[in-house]
Amino acid sequence: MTIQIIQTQPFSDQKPGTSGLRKRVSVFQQPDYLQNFVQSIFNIIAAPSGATLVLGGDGRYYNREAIQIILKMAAANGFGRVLVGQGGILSTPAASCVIRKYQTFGGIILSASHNPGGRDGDFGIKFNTSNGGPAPEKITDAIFACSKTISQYRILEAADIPLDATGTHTLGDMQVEVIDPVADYADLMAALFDFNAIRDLLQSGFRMKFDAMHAVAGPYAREILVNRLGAPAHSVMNATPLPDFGGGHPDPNLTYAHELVEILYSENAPDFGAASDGDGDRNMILGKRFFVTPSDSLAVLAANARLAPGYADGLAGIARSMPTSAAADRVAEELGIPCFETPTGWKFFGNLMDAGKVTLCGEESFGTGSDHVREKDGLWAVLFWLNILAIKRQSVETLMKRHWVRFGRNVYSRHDYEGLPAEAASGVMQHLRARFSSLPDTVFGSYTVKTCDDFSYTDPIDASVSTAQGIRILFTDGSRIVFRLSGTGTDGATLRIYLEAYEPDPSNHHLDAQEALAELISIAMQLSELKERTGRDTPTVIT
Ligand code: VG1
Ligand code: CO
Repeated sequence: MTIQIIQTQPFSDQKPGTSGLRKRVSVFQQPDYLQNFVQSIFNIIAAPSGATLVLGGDGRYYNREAIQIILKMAAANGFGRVLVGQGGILSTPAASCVIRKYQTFGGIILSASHNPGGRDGDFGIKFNTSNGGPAPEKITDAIFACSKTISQYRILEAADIPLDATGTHTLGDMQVEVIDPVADYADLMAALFDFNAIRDLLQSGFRMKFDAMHAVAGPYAREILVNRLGAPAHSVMNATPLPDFGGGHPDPNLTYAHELVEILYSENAPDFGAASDGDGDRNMILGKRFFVTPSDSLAVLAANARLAPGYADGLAGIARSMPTSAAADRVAEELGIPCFETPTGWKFFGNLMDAGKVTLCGEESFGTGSDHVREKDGLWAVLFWLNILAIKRQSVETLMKRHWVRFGRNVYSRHDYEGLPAEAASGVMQHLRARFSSLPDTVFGSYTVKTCDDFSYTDPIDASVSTAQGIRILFTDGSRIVFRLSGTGTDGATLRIYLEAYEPDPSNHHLDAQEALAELISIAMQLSELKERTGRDTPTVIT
């Protein structure tokens, strides 16, 4: 086995977005494309010789080929050991768990998360540091800079490693350990939650359905919900990870998880429904004919955290991304703990968790998690909800409505416009920025603009600054509209419009969010000139 040094030409488009580098599979399949990016990672992280790397992905098309390439490159770049999930599988939160548990140097996760997979779908790659979390911007920026000038990469000439059974192999001077992708993660969940109480709940006639959306969470859900907690096998659906996710869009929301939504809104609906995304880090929570917004879910978990053994001592603090509703802020205030507002993307939570300033984190994009790992965690959120329901013995709807009576309701919705021409989308953002100085004090129907800005964040731990993280229009009554361009799409531009209004009056809490937000929605259209600039006035996805 010899180390080859391959001469290569740089690509100009390897800039990581909100969560790693995401491109069409065909882009990744170009000669040297993956290799250049992986070598750029290795050049920047400069792992000490003999270091351990974690490697796995969500099982999508090209996962296996990419793993073989990365293994051979890791061996040629001086790693001593790679822990790789059996079959090439590791959910994003499980990868984070394994990186931390075995105190490794970091990990490479292969996933384009909620983006569709398959030959014509998307592929993605990201690097997580030794704390288990996504590399911060200063590292991803350096990787991008390296990718623009790279001229060679190192790879071992060797046969492929069999990935389908656990066991240890050697690759040059490096060991490859093919590990059970589920066990460490399942053990961590058992340490955080009251499995006995959840088991009792599941035996009391309470019925649930978990939709793995043909993606990576299936094996985890089967092991935890069925094998360890005794739920009937049919409680977990679409549980085998498929390279093309069954042709679906593995994004757990009301639009793409429609199969589950139909079940939860049917005559004989189960009591609880949940789904997760391609790489298992997102979650959607449903009750019987009831949808819990991710922002509300974070607030409910925070308010009831002490019911779970892992959080019985209370929370140090909460963090949420800027576009996430302020529902969690109200809980933090009552608990007397700090609440931080960060830019979109899980990488901004890591410093706060490492410094012990926050325990729970959440994003409106169906992401919730805690300091048990350094990624958002879909099944963790599901188990947290089950733990709370097992103690409270209330329906999801009752629990949520009582929460609103206590804290008021932050009525919330996000409207996504996908596949916009990039120029028209950035035109909308520029137009909004141009209006900043004239907007304050302007009256729109029953709303008056208080301030507007482009969100900028200074990390309280390392003082790094991230600018242009989304346009905020704040109204005098605390309502707001946020405009942001997605950093995970691979096809044109996606504009996200986030809408939030506070409703303290319980007699209005039954209202449908679209109804309650109708006036703000029309103000958003008016302010942005979306229709005029893009020809579109109907969102692709409403959550
Ligand atoms: C989206 C979400 C963001 C999330 C990111 C990664 O980013 O809005 O909250 O952290 O996806 O999630 P964007 O830039 O498209 O809005 V995952 O589950 O795709 O890794
Ligand atoms: Co994801």
